[in-house]
Amino acid sequence: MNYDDKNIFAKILRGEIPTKTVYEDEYALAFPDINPQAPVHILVIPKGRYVSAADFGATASPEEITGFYRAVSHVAKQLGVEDSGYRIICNIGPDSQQMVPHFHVHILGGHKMGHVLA
Ligand code: IU
Repeated sequence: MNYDDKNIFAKILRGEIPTKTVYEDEYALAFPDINPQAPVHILVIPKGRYVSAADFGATASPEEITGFYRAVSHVAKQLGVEDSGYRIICNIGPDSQQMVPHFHVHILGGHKMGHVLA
């Protein structure tokens, strides 16, 4: 699947659509989900043009992959959910209902969650 530069997260990365930045470094940008599903619901996206986690894992450099996942852990710590625990969710493709075709990880936390895998 080719990357679509018109997707909403690409526009956020380019600064064309405003967001409330929670964290940013050279690898990642984190911002609140507009439709939060938990007291803490933050999206973390890589700076590079990756359609999905599958695309990211297959084509990003080791440095980008390490930098991105370090940013995810950093954000969880910054938000105060590191010790209480949190969930990271990543939808890939149509069956998972991935809506935005720019790789993103959801960080969900701030309350006790049920044990759901599907
Ligand atoms: P998904 O994993 O692609 O299904 O999730 C996309 C998320 O992006 C979803 O939780 C939306 O609420 C969220 N989102 C957003 O935060 N800002 C937007 O402008 C749009 C979607 I469109």
